[in-house]
Amino acid sequence: MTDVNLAPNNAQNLQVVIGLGQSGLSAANYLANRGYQVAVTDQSAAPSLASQLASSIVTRKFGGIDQALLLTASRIIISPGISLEYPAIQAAKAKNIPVVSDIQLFCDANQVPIVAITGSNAKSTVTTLVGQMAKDAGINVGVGGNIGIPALNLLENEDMELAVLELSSFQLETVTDLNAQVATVLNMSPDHLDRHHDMLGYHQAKQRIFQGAKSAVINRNDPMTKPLLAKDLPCLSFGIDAPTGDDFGLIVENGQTFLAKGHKKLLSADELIIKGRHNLLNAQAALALGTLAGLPLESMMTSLRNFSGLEHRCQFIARHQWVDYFNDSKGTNIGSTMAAIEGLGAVYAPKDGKLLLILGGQGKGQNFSELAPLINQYVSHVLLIGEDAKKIAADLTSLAPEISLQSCQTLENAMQAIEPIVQSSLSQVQAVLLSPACASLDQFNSFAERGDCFVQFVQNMTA
Ligand code: UMA
Ligand code: ADP
Repeated sequence: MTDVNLAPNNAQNLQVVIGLGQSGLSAANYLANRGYQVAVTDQSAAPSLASQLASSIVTRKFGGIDQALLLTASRIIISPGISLEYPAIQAAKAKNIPVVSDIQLFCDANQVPIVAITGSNAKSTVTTLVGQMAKDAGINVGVGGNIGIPALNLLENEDMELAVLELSSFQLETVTDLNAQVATVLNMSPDHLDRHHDMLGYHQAKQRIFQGAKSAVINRNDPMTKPLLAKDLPCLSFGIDAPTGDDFGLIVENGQTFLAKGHKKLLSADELIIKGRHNLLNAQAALALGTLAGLPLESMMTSLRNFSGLEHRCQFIARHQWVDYFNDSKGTNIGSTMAAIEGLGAVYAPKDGKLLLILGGQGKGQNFSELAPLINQYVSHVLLIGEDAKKIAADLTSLAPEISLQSCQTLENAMQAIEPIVQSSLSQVQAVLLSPACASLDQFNSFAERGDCFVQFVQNMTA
């Protein structure tokens, strides 16, 4: 793989990397290894990854984003977690200094087809599944991006034939002409509104994934997933209804649900390890993306049958007494929590069961009242945790007046509150679901740590 950025005058082009997390580290070292003069700045006084920076990177301005440094840059590489609205970044943009992401650096150097995946939910699930499908089909595939492996790290694999990228709205905000072989916005529901201000800003960022794309995969039940420009792009769609043409969809026959391509039934939903209506959509999305990336259908179906899903996503943990415990700590926005309540509600409601739901954390500017209809249908008790607990209670109280809302502050308190509720003779609780609809960062280092704590509490309970 050749690097189109390798130019003799790299040393004169000061590249300033803002943020020394995983993506900043990958960008800084990538550029330094190609002979660029690189400087790094971070708000934290002591970023933990500083010791992994290439020794040639001597300008390190920590403890604040250094505006004077930014104004001397030829190009700024911004980490996804940092808002473009910082005054220092705005000042640099006003001087026409380009501000790009690590994903832009990846695109500029990359020479293999890209499968680009975004959406409010299901990104990691679908990205992992498409990556597995490509691998099982014998393709040398790189999987990275928002999923936790910086995209630039994929370039270390010189034999890579296909790149599957999970992309967040933060990463897309600063990418131009991604030129993907196939791109998708899987679904749209409110998320990250604290950063994008409103759905319009969030939607615009997501739509950038289609710039220069050769084909697209569309969720036909969600109009916001369609490319706004490039309307004549070759497309395949997926959805909960029966498909037409070459599209993917669901056919129900004698009470049995099948994944289908056009009128052809591919496999029964019962053959899949992953469960729930949302996962049937995810399976179709992966098949459609794989098809447009040239993967063989038979091999993709085998991968699908073997796929057991990812941790922290509606994951069954244990049964204690008659109650099932589910960890959906990755349910960090309203859309994902709705999918979890609906998916589990459909399983427990026919048995006259109800869900006990643990909600709360950092709310990201969402309006929680959208959860009320599903809570009224499937939930009997809500335990509230985290810094936005009061806002959630305010959004839900009048819309779900018959539901018990209990403020617990911490996950530990919530876990202690479960036992008396479950034991109460009036309780119909048959499943406990941690699906917070919020980020975890007010009380945990990550959604994974929050999920691990929940699992530990459940295991202590059952020990
Ligand atoms: N920092 C500042 N100022 C700020 C914010 C952060 O200086 O205002 C500094 C921090 O001190 C830290 C660094 O920036 O040193 C962190 O940078 P970052 O927040 O961009 O995080 P990275 O470690 O680079 O991880 C990023 C993605 N993080 C975010 O978008 C917040 C990771 O997605 C991604 O896996 C990784 O790049 C590799 O591509 C995580 C995420 O939470 C999983 N994503 C969001 C989501 O999925 O909802 C979008
Ligand atoms: P992302 O990477 O977009 O956050 P994940 O695959 O990690 O997506 O799943 C995040 C959350 O979304 C989990 O709680 C999961 O149960 C839920 N989820 C998965 N698929 C869907 C879907 N198609 N629609 C809504 N929510 C979903």
